[in-house]
Amino acid sequence: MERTFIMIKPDGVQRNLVGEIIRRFESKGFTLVGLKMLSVSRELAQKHYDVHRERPFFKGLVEFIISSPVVAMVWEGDGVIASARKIIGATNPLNSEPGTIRGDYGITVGRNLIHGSDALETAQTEISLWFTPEELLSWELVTKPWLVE
Ligand code: IDP
Ligand code: MG
Repeated sequence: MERTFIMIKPDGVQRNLVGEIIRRFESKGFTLVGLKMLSVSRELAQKHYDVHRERPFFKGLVEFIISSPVVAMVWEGDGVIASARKIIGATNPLNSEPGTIRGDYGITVGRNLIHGSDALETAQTEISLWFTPEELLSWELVTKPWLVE
């Protein structure tokens, strides 16, 4: 079953949007299979954003991610990777559609509230970077027959 890594960034936590953000994924019908709050180490933040290492915003991004706690999650469901990216919205919140998380709550790219894996391979890499296998649960929603035919 497809899984994706989602992180509520420090601004999302500080702005009391944890419940609202989780609600959107729950309401959609995806299954939460991993959840933890943590203060991110510099090493983990750098590894997570390694593809952006050469970008001018990299240093500021890492400082931001380690500045205050985040909420890390793994969500499961068919098509969850692409669907979560739609729920999250475009990288720059000024371009994100209203109705998306970034479109509803953000105004600047450096404070865009949430991360979501962008493809199957990155999802797998990020899940194993942030969670141990024991921290991930396999379980089935009792509502599944009402969500999936
Ligand atoms: P994504 O989060 O939508 O996948 P990426 O292009 O992968 O977007 O960039 C990762 C993160 O880096 C963004 O979510 C944002 O926090 C930050 N970022 C990207 N571009 C900029 C920028 O131009 N200025 C500041 N931060 C940026
Ligand atoms: Mg990205």
